[in-house]
Amino acid sequence: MLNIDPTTTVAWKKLESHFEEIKAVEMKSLFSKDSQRADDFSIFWEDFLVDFSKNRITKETQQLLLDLAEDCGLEEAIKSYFEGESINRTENRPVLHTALRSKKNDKVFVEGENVIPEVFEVKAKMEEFSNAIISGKTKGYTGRAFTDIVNIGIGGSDLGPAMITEALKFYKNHLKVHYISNVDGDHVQEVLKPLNPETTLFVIVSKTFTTQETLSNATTARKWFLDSASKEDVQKHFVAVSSNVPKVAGFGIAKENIFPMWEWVGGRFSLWSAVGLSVSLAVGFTKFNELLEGANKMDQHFKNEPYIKNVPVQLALLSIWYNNFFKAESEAVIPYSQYLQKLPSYLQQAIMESNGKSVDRNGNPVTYETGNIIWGEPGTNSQHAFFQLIHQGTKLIPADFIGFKESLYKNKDHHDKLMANYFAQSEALLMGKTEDEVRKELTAKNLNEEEINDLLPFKVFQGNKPTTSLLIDKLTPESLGKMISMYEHKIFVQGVIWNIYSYDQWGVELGKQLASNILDEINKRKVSKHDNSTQNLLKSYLK
Ligand code: G6Q
Repeated sequence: MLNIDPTTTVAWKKLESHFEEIKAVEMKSLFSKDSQRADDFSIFWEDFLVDFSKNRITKETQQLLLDLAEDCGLEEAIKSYFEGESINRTENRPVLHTALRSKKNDKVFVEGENVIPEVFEVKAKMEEFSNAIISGKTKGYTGRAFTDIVNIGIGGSDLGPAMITEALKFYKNHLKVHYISNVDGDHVQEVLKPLNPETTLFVIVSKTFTTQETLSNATTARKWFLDSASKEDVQKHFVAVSSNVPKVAGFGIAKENIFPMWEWVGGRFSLWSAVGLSVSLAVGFTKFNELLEGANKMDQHFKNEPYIKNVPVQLALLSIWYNNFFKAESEAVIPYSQYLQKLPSYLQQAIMESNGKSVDRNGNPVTYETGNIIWGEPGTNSQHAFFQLIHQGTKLIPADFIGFKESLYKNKDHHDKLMANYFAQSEALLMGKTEDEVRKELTAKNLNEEEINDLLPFKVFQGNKPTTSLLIDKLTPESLGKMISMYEHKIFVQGVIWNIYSYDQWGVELGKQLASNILDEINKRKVSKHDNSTQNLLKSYLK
């Protein structure tokens, strides 16, 4: 990968002066001047329509952003990414979640060894295991079939599978899947309370198997289980997903019940590996595999499609345009599907943990903005909540609107209403409402001149707020796989251009270390030297 400060490129300089020309341009005037605009700034790909015409860009902007990608060596970077070079340099690892959804005959080499056969071995093990649990062939310690699965993990070992399980609820079988992540003991108790140990299977997911939260929760779950069962029964009810086999064995989990994962898969990109075991249990392995196939299709699109029609590249460039030139600090993700309610929090980790970096790949502090803040909630709920700020607040918040042409239960009446909101909101954000329009509206309501003038400023909407509409045929495992892979590659492109390492997370490590030191003090009931505030808080906690 080239380690280029993007602000030193010719394209960046040109974008700076281009920004001065475009910053006040109204998108609605761009639309009225060019009847082709929607077509020109849309990508039709498989079952996706990505319409980014409601963004503050022209053809020139698009070209300059593409030049920026070229100046920053995107092509070479994509090659390194897919070919397994150690692009996660600070941890000296390749970044190969794409290998997890490769085809059987593909070859991906890590340290000279093709890893695809191993990936397929683990997939086969997941398939066999999922089938046996779902069918009831594998039984619990009293001979009853399993009814409940409890996934214990945190961060990358929780957010991905939890989001996918929720998103694919429509495709679920009879197994009830629960997630425990927080070390909050109340959370653990609430999940365990209604469960029967005879029919509950625990999936402990931890790449390192050293994470405090996960190990504490797993230990509590085992204790709860042992209140009814014997030590020998643990092997039947606890399985693990980890790359640390000796540690898992120490917990009492049988070797054959360990699903391996690899150092070359980052936690937040691991849902495609055995970390997705709970998903495979919830919807069956076939559907899990369809998710992988969807992701693979997007991988191919990203790798091969010219940038002008390349969805992740275009989305990443737009995001850079707003972040670095308009100085937008955040981006909203608004899925018009309740099934995708966990998507924003999943993306918060994927995007903010990856690109929340302030040191560039040369080890120097960056002089420009990097990772944006991601937030969101499903529409229409969010329209009745924070949309006020997007419409009339002082901040520029580019938003992704995600909608589906078809509802899963085919409730057309509801779906038309839902989608009417999806279309109306992005149109309103684009068009706004002018003084003239407000005046007409209030006049029609028989308000007098004084009343109209009094209300007018509050009822005007500036408009010109950027949105990107993602319109997908239907929420299926495959389309979901495509969408998640799309965001993963968007993250990658941004990281390449911002010249940062997207695949480490040293910021997370610091919190882990400090918490473990303080826990030691709490256990010993002896507060050592801290800043004044922390010291007072700790003393008050220990009183
Ligand atoms: C993700 C991060 C982090 C990680 C958790 C859980 O990229 O590395 O969220 O997934 O800290 O780690 P373990 O899987 O090792 O328990």
